[in-house]
Amino acid sequence: MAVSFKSDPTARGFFAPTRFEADVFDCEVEGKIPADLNGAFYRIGPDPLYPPKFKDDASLFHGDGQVGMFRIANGNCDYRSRYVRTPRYIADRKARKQRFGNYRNDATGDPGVRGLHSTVANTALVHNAGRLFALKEDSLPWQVDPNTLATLGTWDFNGKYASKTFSAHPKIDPLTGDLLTFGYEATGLLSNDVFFYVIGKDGHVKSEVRFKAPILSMMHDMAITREHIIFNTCGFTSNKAWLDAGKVHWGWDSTIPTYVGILPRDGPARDIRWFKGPERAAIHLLNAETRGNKVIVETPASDANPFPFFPQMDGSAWNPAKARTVLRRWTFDLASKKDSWEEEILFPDIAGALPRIDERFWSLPYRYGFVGYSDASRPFDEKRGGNLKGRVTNCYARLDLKGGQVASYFAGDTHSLSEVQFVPRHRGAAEGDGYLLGVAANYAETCSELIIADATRLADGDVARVKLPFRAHTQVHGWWVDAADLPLCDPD
Ligand code: V55
Ligand code: FE
Repeated sequence: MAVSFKSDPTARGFFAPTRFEADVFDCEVEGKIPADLNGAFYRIGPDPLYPPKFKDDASLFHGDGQVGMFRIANGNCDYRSRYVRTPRYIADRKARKQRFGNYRNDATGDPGVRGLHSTVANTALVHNAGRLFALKEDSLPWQVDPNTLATLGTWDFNGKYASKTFSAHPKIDPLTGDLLTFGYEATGLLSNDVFFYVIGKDGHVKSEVRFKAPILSMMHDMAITREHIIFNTCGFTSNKAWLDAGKVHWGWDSTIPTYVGILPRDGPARDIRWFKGPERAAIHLLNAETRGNKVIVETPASDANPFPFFPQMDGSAWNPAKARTVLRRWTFDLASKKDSWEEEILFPDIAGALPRIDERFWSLPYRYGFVGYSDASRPFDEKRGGNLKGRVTNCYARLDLKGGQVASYFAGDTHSLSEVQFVPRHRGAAEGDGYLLGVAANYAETCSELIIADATRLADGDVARVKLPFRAHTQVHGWWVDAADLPLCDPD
């Protein structure tokens, strides 16, 4: 059957599916890749092989995952990309059409694929014990060969990982190397079961804590401190009637509070304390710290539904103003009996939903946050970039959370940036001393470029651009793996 993406309005321009897999040996480079940058930048995102079955599908979240790899060594870069061979990708490919239904509502697929998992492995990556995983929060992790990007199958940590799902945002404890992770809807669709795990750097499950969240909600990320693990809910929820009506998994219920659960690191499930706050969506958490009786969580958040493709449960219109996502500092007082928290808005002019830090400082006192944002005061080439002024992510910011200063990298008047990745200059480098990496859409040349900038000199522009001779698949999140943690990676 001939394929058409015409019915999918989100699949346009740089968001249009590429549907190919690529190998580029010795990429063209403008500028100079720093000699001390040695490892692989992996990125993942939806690249639908077939258009969604239904018009109301959350197609940005529901496209087949493709993994890209920029392998960097000795100032050179090789590129490779491969789809994750999920059951959905394999079954659709065999049928040459979309057989699956709406996002995380398996009953809406063709009867013939009802028994198959509809996950698309398109959200994030993590590396543990030599294994590279492609992640989607409705599934076990998908193991991918770090060199060939071949799909090796799901991984349940030798049967010791019992949750049916695995977060797209596990954390690596920088002091132990442990992987801290969780799954929500851990026992099945619509359950409020959450299983939390500590997995050693040798890949073995060290501990498990099972608890119930106060509501069923999208729990996309988590934060860690030296003393606590922080879990949060938002207004995205679901129920049987909603799924029976054939809708995408999530609807936004503006009447439900935001719950934040604080679990002592080694505490049993009964020690988790749930705080309750106003309507918010904190999808991605920046970092957190425990200071005495206070737990401080720094997180971008919006005041309402951040994603237009997940409908309001009450049928109201999506509110773009309330979807604006800015950094907040949430302070929880463990000494108080109150279940509320204090909120302070930081950097109100910088709206960005995909924040990263120097991840050697997860759980530790830290100073810098990095985030892509749109600076409308910068020049924009409307002739080549189209009607996107003020909407493209044209800058990366380094936010100084202690001093309040902002340093910015500007990608140019024809460029739009994906999520930022921080890479330390070397293992012992000070916090923030390193590089910012990120893939840019070049609207003037309809090609993708990997930008490499010095994180300590962002205003000076980038030091290198790796130019792909095509438009690469879209990206949600990326992940850097240092060469010391990779097997030999020469392309064949
Ligand atoms: C998110 C993204 C997803 C998903 C659930 O950004 C949550 C949040 C790209 O897929 O399935
Ligand atoms: Fe995410």
